[in-house]
Amino acid sequence: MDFALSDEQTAIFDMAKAFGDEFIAPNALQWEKDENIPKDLWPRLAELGFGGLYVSEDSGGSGLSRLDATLVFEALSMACPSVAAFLSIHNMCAAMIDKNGSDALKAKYLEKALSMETFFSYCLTEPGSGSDAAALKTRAERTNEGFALSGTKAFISGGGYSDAYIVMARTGDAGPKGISAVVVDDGADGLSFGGLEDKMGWRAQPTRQVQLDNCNIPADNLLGDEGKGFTYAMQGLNGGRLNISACSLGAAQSALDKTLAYMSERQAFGKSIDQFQALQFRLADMEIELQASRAFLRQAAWKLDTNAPDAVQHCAMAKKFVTEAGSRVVDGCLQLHGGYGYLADYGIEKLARDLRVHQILEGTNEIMRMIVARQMIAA
Ligand code: FAD
Ligand code: 2MC
Repeated sequence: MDFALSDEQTAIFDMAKAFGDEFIAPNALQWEKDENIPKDLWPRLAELGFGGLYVSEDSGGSGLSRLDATLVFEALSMACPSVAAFLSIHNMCAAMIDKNGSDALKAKYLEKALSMETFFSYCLTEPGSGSDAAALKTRAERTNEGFALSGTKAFISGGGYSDAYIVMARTGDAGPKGISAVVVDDGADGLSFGGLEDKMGWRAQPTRQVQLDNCNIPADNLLGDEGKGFTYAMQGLNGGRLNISACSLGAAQSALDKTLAYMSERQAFGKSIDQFQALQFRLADMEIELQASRAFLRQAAWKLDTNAPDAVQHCAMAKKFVTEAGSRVVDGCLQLHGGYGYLADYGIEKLARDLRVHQILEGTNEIMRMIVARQMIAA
């Protein structure tokens, strides 16, 4: 068993970190104020192969493992977790198309998804169903040409900003087996958006409702097989949960790095505050939490990469563990900055706000525990 990253993996991390340092970190506070990530960022990330990180090489993607992808999200989140997480959602969608889409659907969407000329959003949640995702009500009725969609999707990251939407909709009976996944293009008749949600964090990226009112799409926009949409959506989320964990990890690491530097400069009672043993112990505790998170996350990613029978459970455990550790560490870093931690210019309070939602989206941490407990009881 080898716990070290390979030279190639180290190079992937370094490449993402260098891009984030140069092009994302200096802009992160401004993009949050503007509530907008300039769209020209995405093709530049795509040039590094980040538009289809785990889309197969046969399909033109980077063909990386899930573990490799967590390195990219960890490194980019050191610059801004909100930007990195947004990229993760697009990657989840691109991989769903690659893994499950027909040749026609791939030919229609993949190339532009990989170059990020087409940016994708993922639409599962509805106003009346979040955690209980299989209770969704949006309908996709068969027509002569394809499907007519009606319903509302809530909290959609990239709603009104993205170029295309993967929508989970009901084509059959109640329950998970009656759900299919379809692609809806921006500009489709009957597609509209709610107002911009006013959020605690993730403010750089837009969140809106996606409204479908007799929205007609062609038959070949069905993703994979009818009735399998819920399974595709859940499989996508396994990787998404790893990525979100990596976003918490990278952001918390950057907060800890900044805190160490700050504490060596800040003077109190005649010495730098990193000389107080009480505070040194807090630093040590935070380091231990992040190292444990990193090892646990990478093990979960390895399980997904190797199709381990307990991979789903490990993705859920990593999501619960790492997102909570990440928020704890950032909160500790804020405290160690004193009053300055509470000021926007120091960047720590933004991280506390950005990371909070990682315990809620891509499956709440209660649902993560439910997944783990169900497995334990069934075993
Ligand atoms: P509910 O399901 O109503 O849950 C309310 C509370 O009850 C939670 O604490 C929950 O954990 C708890 N709970 C529910 N059921 C159980 C149970 N069985 N046992 C114990 N506790 C339970 N969704 C998308 O599809 N696409 C997106 O791009 C997207 N982006 C998002 C961006 C943001 C900023 C936010 C805030 C949300 C986003 N979501 C997105 C939605 C997100 O996935 C949901 O908010 C989340 O899954 C929870 O659903 P809910 O809000 O309806 O809460
Ligand atoms: N991986 C693969 N398959 C899965 C899976 C997973 N993680 N989770 C469920 N499935 C399969 C499951 O195996 C079953 O298939 P089959 O009948 O063929 O065996 C099918 O899906 C139905 O699963 P359940 O019987 O467990 O369904 P149930 O409704 O009881 O519970 C639950 C499903 C709660 C685990 C699921 O609804 C869930 O994960 N809820 C959380 C919703 C969520 O994560 N939303 C995130 C929205 S996206 C977002 O927030 C973004 C920011 C993008």
